[in-house]
This record gives sequence, C-alpha cells and structure tokens, in this order.
Amino acid sequence: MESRDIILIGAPVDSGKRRRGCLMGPDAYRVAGLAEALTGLGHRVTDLGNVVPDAVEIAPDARLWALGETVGWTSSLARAGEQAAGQGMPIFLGGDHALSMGTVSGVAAHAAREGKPLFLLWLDAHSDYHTLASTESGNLHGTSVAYLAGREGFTMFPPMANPIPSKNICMIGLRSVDPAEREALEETDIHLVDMRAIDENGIRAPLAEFLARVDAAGGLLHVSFDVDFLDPSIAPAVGTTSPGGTTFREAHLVMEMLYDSGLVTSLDLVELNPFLDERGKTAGLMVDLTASLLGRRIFDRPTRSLA
Ligand code: 6HN
Ligand code: MN
Ligand code: MN
Ligand code: MN
Repeated sequence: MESRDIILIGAPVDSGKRRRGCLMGPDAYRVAGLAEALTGLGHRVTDLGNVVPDAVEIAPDARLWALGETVGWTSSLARAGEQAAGQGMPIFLGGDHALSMGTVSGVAAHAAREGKPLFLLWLDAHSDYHTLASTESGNLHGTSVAYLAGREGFTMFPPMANPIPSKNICMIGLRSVDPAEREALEETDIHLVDMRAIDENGIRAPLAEFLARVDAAGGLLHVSFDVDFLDPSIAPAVGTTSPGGTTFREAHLVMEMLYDSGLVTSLDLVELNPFLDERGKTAGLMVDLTASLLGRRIFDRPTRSLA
C-alpha cells in the first residue's frame, strides 16, 4: 500500500452558525485516535496543531452571523491549506463547514500553481449553496460552495481567485436544500446526487462516474465530509441533523472507493459537535471512515467466491 505524508490541521471554526461546539472538533479527533489510526496504516502523519483566524476589521452585519470572524478564518485557512497541499495530503479537522471557504480556496491555489484542475466532492445533507443575499438563517456555513464556485456577492471575503467550475463539483447525500439554493443549483451543471437517487440506484454508480471524470482530467480531488451526510442514528454529534442519511455501509463504501481511486489529495472533516456526541460515538466513526479513505480494509483482494 502506498504510504502518504498526511498533515493534520486543526480548524476550530465555530463562527459559521449560532449553535456552538464545533470548536472542540479538532481535539475530539485527536482523542479518538485519528493520527494513530493513520500511522497504523503505514502513513507518515504530522499534526500541525490548530490554525487561528486572521484579525480583520469588518463591520458587523445584522443579517450575517459572525461575518468578520468567518472572513478571518477564510484568509488564515487559505494560507494554511495552500502551504500544506504542497507538502502532502492535508486533513482539516473542523470546525463547522464555513472552514471550507478557506481550506478549499487554499487547495485551489495550490492546484492552479500545479496547472491541474481541482474537483470538489461535497458529502452533505445540505448543498451549502446560499449567497450572502439568499441565506435565510444568516449562518455562513450554508454558503461555502457558493463562495468556492465563484457566485457573486461575497465582497467582504478574500476574492475567490481560482473558482471551481461547477462541472467539477459533485454533491452526494442531499436531502435538505432550501428553495433559493435549488433554483440556483438547477442553473448549474453541478452533479447532484440526492438521497432518493441513492435509494433507487445505490451510491456506487454516481461516485464511480464522478471519479472517472476526475481521473480522465488528471485532476486533484478535495473531499469535504459533513457529519450530517451520515444518518443521525449513527452520527448524532451534529447541530444540523437531517433524518434519512447515508448508512454505515454506504459511507464506508464511499471511503473505500475513494481510496481505491487514488485520487484524493485533501480532506475536510466538518460539523462534528462533540458537545452533542454520545460517548465519542460520532468522533470514533469519523476516524474509522477516514481510515477507510486511507486504506483500511478487511482483505487486500476481493473476497473469493466459494464456487
Ligand atoms: N451545513 N440551508 C440551511 C441554512 O441555514 O442555510 C442549513 C445549512 C447547513 C450548513 O450543512 O454545513
Ligand atoms: Mn455542510
Ligand atoms: Mn450539512
Ligand atoms: Mn436556509
């Protein structure tokens, strides 16, 4: 098995929504043994500790929760992300989903420097495709993909220098999409895989199709994994639970396929709120899923048939 240089970066972002607790996420992953699990698979793991947000002066906006803090995180995480992507495979330990505005823009800058297209796999119940104008909640974790795709109106944010073309984005697990998001998404060629599609056809085929496109383009692949992609019965530690999520096996299959593809170059683990967890159950599952993405498997070859 290929041994990788993995760089853990804590991103204790808690500004993307009103309910607090995601700032404890990075330490929950550490306590749950993420570094040890990956080292045990033969990888070289470096934990760089936690990033802090840049200090920025931005007037508060009554509609947008903690705008200045999220802008500060976006610029500091973009720097950290670009640097780490040049040294190995960064895994960003969240923190809420607002962190991806920074991590993915940093990774996109790295991809641009390498002259390679960046692809984005968004594993989430939500599409996070609101603009600052369309968000009803004012929670900026619901706007990350819009920023990364270069939608307009993010004027107080660092300009998205390398917006990700919508045809390079795939969302899997969708089951909670607001009307304004749906309307905007229907105008794009983002690859949308909702829970009904997964129920009817399984999760394998759409993921395989997306991975084939990444491979054919010689692209880099960033995976952004929101805990609420999973069904709340197996992953209760998230503030935005939505019933009817992916199962334990569906999620592991996604991770195993991602490993087999050899295409993943960076990863966000987001929205874990340890304050809502049940004795570390969700943190532990996220560690196991990450291990599957990095090569944990039962057998090293397909199971033999008995015939
Ligand atoms: N997430 N669409 C809702 C909102 O408040 O805009 C939920 C956003 C959830 C954010 O999944 O990271
Ligand atoms: Mn999300
Ligand atoms: Mn979500
Ligand atoms: Mn909403």
